[in-house]
Amino acid sequence: MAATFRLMGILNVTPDSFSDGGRFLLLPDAVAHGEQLVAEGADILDIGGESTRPGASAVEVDEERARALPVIEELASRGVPALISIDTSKAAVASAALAAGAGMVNDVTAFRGDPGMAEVVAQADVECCLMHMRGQPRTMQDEPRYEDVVGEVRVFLEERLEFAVREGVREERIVLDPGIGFGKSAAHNLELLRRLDELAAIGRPLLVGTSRKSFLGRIIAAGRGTSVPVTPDERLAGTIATNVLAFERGASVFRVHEVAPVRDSLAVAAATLA
Ligand code: PMM
Repeated sequence: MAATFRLMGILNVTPDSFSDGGRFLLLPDAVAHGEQLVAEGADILDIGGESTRPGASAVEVDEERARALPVIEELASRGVPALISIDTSKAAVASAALAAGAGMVNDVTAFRGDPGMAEVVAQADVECCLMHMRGQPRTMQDEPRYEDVVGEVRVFLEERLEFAVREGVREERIVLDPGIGFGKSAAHNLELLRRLDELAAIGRPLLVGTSRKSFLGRIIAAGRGTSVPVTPDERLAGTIATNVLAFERGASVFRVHEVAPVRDSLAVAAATLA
């Protein structure tokens, strides 16, 4: 059977995300952008009120809720035809988001950040994404080291999957994510993408998030013969290259800022591999 995929459009309601920080802080701008991503083909909208970029500082629960909730409520009340995901590691934010109309929890700490998170997801019986991250966003890019990055990420994801199931989350509800750029060097990111089939072998859908990340900026610059990384909005070609390769190696959910071009690229990749 031909492999299928889902597109997750990114909607960061933060002042400091690395590529879209500050653009969607006003409710009408955020809602309009969410609707545009869905019109372009997003199956899932991932709404986040706390930046996880390297060096980012933590946000209080109230502030995170105040940023994300009105956007979720408004999109849900308009009946936007996409699954709304809340990108948070706080149980209180997740549970408020689910009450407001979200149907998925994307937790970059894989249920390690808040002892109440697994229960919130289990009780609501919603889909969740469990991601690998080494360290915390503030410090994660300080010389990350692994003996075997793919092996270590695999063991971690298997352990978090087991934990979530033990806590009452149905296995069919769980998506796994190697956490591209989270406590990883460019070489680690590339090795994870190259050997993604080893993570797909765990047996759960894999989500990848390479969109506009800094390792792409450095590789694209090197290809142009310069050492100055290209800006985030010049990284679409790299985003597409990595997503197409990840699809070929078994990923099925793609978290991206620019939905339409990735949708078209993956449609062609899927037809080619069918
Ligand atoms: N990347 C970012 C934020 N959340 N969630 C998952 N599951 N996977 C990712 O790779 C991921 C994420 C950082 O990117 P952004 O600041 O552009 O949202």
